[in-house]
Amino acid sequence: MKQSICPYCGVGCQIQVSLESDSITRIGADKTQRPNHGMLCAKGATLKSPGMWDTADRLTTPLIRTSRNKPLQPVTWDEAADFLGQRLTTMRQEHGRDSLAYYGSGQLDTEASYLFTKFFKGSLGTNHMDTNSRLCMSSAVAGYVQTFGSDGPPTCYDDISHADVFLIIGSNMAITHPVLYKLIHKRRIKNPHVRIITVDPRKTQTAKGADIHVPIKPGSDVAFCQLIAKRLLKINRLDESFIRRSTEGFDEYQTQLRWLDERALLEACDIHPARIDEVVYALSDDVRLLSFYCQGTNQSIRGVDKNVALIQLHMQLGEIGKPGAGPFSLTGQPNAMGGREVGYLSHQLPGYRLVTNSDHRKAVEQSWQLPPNSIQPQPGLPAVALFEALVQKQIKGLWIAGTNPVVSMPDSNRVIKALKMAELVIAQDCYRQTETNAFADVLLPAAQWGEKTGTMTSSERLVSRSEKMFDPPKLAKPDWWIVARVARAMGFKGFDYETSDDVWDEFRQLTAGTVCDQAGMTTKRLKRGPLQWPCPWARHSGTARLYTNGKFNTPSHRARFTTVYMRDPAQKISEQFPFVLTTGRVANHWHTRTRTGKIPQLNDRDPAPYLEMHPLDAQQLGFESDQMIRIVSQHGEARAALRVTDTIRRRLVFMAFHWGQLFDTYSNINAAVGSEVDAVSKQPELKFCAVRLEPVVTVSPFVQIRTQALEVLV
Ligand SMILES: Nc1nc2c(c(=O)[nH]1)N[C@H]1C(S)=C(S)[C@@H](COP(=O)(O)OP(=O)(O)OC[C@H]3O[C@@H](n4cnc5c(=O)[nH]c(N)nc54)[C@H](O)[C@@H]3O)O[C@H]1N2
Ligand SMILES: Nc1nc2c(c(=O)[nH]1)N[C@H]1C(S)=C(S)[C@@H](COP(=O)(O)OP(=O)(O)OC[C@H]3O[C@@H](n4cnc5c(=O)[nH]c(N)nc54)[C@H](O)[C@@H]3O)O[C@H]1N2
Ligand code: SF4
Ligand SMILES: [Mo]
Repeated sequence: MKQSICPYCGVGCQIQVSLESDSITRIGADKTQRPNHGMLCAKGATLKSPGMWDTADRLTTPLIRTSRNKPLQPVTWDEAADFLGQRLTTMRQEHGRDSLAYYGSGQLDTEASYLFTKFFKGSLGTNHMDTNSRLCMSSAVAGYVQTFGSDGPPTCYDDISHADVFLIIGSNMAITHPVLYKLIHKRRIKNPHVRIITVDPRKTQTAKGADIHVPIKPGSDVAFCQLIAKRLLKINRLDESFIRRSTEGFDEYQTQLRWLDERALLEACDIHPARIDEVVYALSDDVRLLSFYCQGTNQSIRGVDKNVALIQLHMQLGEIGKPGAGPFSLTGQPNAMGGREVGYLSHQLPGYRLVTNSDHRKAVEQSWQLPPNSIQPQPGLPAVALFEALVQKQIKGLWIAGTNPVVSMPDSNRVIKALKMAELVIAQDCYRQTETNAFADVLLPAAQWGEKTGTMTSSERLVSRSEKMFDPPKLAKPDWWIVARVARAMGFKGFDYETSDDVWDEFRQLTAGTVCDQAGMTTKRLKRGPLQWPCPWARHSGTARLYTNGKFNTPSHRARFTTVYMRDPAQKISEQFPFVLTTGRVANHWHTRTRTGKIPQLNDRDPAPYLEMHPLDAQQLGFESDQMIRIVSQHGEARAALRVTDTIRRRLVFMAFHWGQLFDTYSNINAAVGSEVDAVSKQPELKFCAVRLEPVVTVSPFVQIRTQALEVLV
């Protein structure tokens, strides 16, 4: 039996794997082990499915095509590394270091993301390095930085067993972080005084299990948080001693709240006043408040403001830095936390350092033994702008690893165009058939979960080691090995690692003295069990909660109140586009289905995409359940069967983004979703797009455009 962690979501469940001659016979979990105490959701429980392992779709050898009209040919690793070494060196010499870029993923382990950061930001010297975390957690990162002075969720899962009120806002955690949600529910059932509040425009699984569901208008979370804060302030519900000791800017915050018009806020949220009364009542006593939030707050052009408004509510109530309290951003991917720690967003460096800070650059350059000024001082391009720079031919070569942007990026026709315009597209994945791989000049075969050793950090800052259980098929290699191999082929020093433990050792030491200090997490210790950072020295037992001493990471050590305003989403509802489209997830699929699409138990439960619509809207439009509907926006269109349900607000429709062009030419909803971004975090607004809905009968001009764009996929 081997101990491992689930490779899907950021809960980071511990699993036990029974093996017989290199294949998994049983997946289970130990009741005594946190965080999951024996529980696994459907995704974790089906990890042994042969669909994922014995598939002809595994990528098992490097493949190269020397020109776009030639087929990909299998090559050895030496040939692949030589080819890439030469191409990347020539492109860098001819077009400059900023002609190359990386687009990565919170699903690679810390070792791999760390080495990609070292290679791109250090050796190649470009900050054009961003990841799918830009679509996911960048508003949460900026929200923490703005209020607390640095990134890092202050809370831990143990807080669930101390909280009195759970505020779940913009998260459908009953299906997206199922095991954590079960823990919340267990606490609710055993403790009748506990309250669960869910704020979501849809009556989701999560909302169905809540005591109070507040179906706010999409995009109105800032107004909701301010309304609650204002009403609580009115009844003097604030923690004066915490505010005085540990915060700054409260007077301006208080003045703003007092000036804000209650009716205008209520109108902005478009909610029955009784719901607000219920929330205020639940929070009016001195209760421990634990808030969970995710993409309903982050994926918005007001994503940072939404985060800040919620965190400030906690600051007003002093609900932070003690058991059972705090704003807890749920991390989606298994190692998006580790990715942030190694600095894989375009403005970051390892150890929560920043490229704009000269001391930070110097510390990292010294550790990497690079000449001064090797790392550029300006942030590189964030995801959406990075793909646009490919269209504009400003960036010419892109290395993609562990992500499928043709399906998951907004305005996917533009992404397809970007990949077509690129001179060199490298894609590194475990599987052969993905929508993105169809555009690659070089395909690099990655070992998947179970086939390599690596480290990941879960939502609660818990660092776990995932052990190799069996060899990868044929020539597939761990991600860290691949980048090190190519870096060496280009002649760069500092990539001579023998094992992933060597990489981990270098990274953990580079975090010494930083907010996310992991210097005390030696491999020997991690082999014994996971640890929570900060963990600065070898006998340190790790840290469950941050800010327990009331000191924050701002220059004054005080948490900052700032003024934020409710503003409308980027796209406007009009006669031409009268509905709001919001997008998200279903229980049984993981993102672009490269794995879950191969697992019959999951596929059977969620076999095809659908569009959720309120019965009165369906009636008005003359639509019926199961009818195929075109969802048309100013960017493009997608199609899905209609599911009529009264769990959604009127004039709002919902569709999941799991089904890409390989499922059906028109099933990718991101062909319609726009790419407007938050001004601070640069996270795109994936939760609000103006659309019109039509029965599938007529042919729109978009159909032709998309058909052309997708020819290459068939
Ligand atoms: N089954 C499954 N689980 C997953 C994943 C998966 O693909 N499948 N992916 C993982 C990843 S990477 C992530 S990031 C997480 C995402 O986890 P979640 O954020 O929980 O999932 P989503 O479905 O994207 O969005 C959550 C909810 O936001 C609501 N929402 C939309 N607009 C607004 C708004 O303006 N305000 C509020 N308050 N709510 C709004 C939607 O109705 C939706 O129910 O899930 C992780 N877990
Ligand atoms: N409309 C809309 N779009 C969205 C969202 C939304 O809510 N609405 N959510 C966004 C969010 S939060 C996220 S996180 C993204 C996710 O979007 P993606 O990152 O594109 O989704 P995945 O399907 O998880 O892609 C992971 C890829 O990595 C491969 N892979 C798995 N393990 C490994 C490994 O160990 N090594 C390598 N090299 N490859 C591996 C998989 O086969 C797969 O091809 O989607 C975003 N897009
Ligand atoms: S809750 Fe997340 S980590 Fe746990 S089994 Fe399910 S997908 Fe895996
Ligand atoms: Mo995510």
